[in-house]
Amino acid sequence: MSSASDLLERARSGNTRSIARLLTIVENDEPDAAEVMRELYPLTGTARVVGVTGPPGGGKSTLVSRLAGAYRDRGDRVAVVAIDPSSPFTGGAILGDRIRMRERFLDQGLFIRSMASRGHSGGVARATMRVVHILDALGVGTVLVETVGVGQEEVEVVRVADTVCLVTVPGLGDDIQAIKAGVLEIADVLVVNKADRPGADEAVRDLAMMQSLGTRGGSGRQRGLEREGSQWRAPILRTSAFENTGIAELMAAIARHGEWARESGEQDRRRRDAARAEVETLLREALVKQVTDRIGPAAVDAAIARVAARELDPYAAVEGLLGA
Ligand SMILES: Nc1nc2c(ncn2[C@@H]2O[C@H](COP(=O)(O)OP(=O)(O)OP(=O)(O)O)[C@@H](O)[C@H]2O)c(=O)[nH]1
Ligand SMILES: [Mg+2]
Repeated sequence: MSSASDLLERARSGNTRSIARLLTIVENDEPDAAEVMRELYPLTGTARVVGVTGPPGGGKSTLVSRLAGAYRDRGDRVAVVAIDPSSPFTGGAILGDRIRMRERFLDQGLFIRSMASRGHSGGVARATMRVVHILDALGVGTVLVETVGVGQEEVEVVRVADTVCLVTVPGLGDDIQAIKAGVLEIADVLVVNKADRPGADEAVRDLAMMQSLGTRGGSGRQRGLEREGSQWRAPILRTSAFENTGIAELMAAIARHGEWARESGEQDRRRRDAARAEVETLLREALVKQVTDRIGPAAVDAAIARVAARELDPYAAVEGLLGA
């Protein structure tokens, strides 16, 4: 038995260290990743992936802890994937003593994974996708992916989610304009967290206004409907992760969005897009490797040097490398 299939067996019986090791193999795209994926991919497709993004310090981790606890209470197996957290995801005061280690299944029901956003083969979004596949195959029902929503990379990360929640807070004022339009565009549920603080109503109004200036939602938006034919208009919810209010409503909105996505074909479309991105990334890497193996890294470097020296244009370089 290879070490990978040995590891798989232990992971599937719930061994936390083996699960963590499997995740590392696919996260870093180590040589065993292909075998791990070959074994586990057929078991994927049942997890619901919820992306949670938003400006730094908005309470995403606290909210994710609340959500994780609530899904857990419902009997779901839950995993949290925190990307590049400013501090290790601990579950804070909410999950408190129940989580002492960075990664563990608690009574087989909750798993926490922190990952760095840099240095991944094919990008952090693809690495997140691979990690989600493993958790999915191991029987996790809900995967919560937390990332700071500031750049394009983060937009790519939450794209792996079936449902994307954008978390903002009262009092952002003009800063709310700084939330990238791209992030607002892909948000399926808008959350004003820290609603225990003053200014929640204004924040809701600001979001509604920004939303109405956008292009998504069509006629349903004016009538205040969440769903209108094939369109989805992101509802705006208030939560206080601190006081544990609005969590059930947030879960209900996530569930409604999931239902709409399944019925409208949006879920299939997103999953197809994700599969395409994954395959194309691997294809690109495989092609580069194939060419490099065939003609040698020195020949590739030489062509690159000639492009840099303006002796050769990039198109001609690629044509030459492929034809060599
Ligand atoms: N008043 C109030 N404070 C909150 C609420 N939720 C979180 N906080 C506090 O806000 C601070 C930041 O919370 P985090 O959950 O770490 O926020 P985050 O968005 O995950 O932060 P980053 O991952 O660093 O971007 C902490 O001090 C929390 O206790 C809330 O609903 N109300
Ligand atoms: Mg956080």
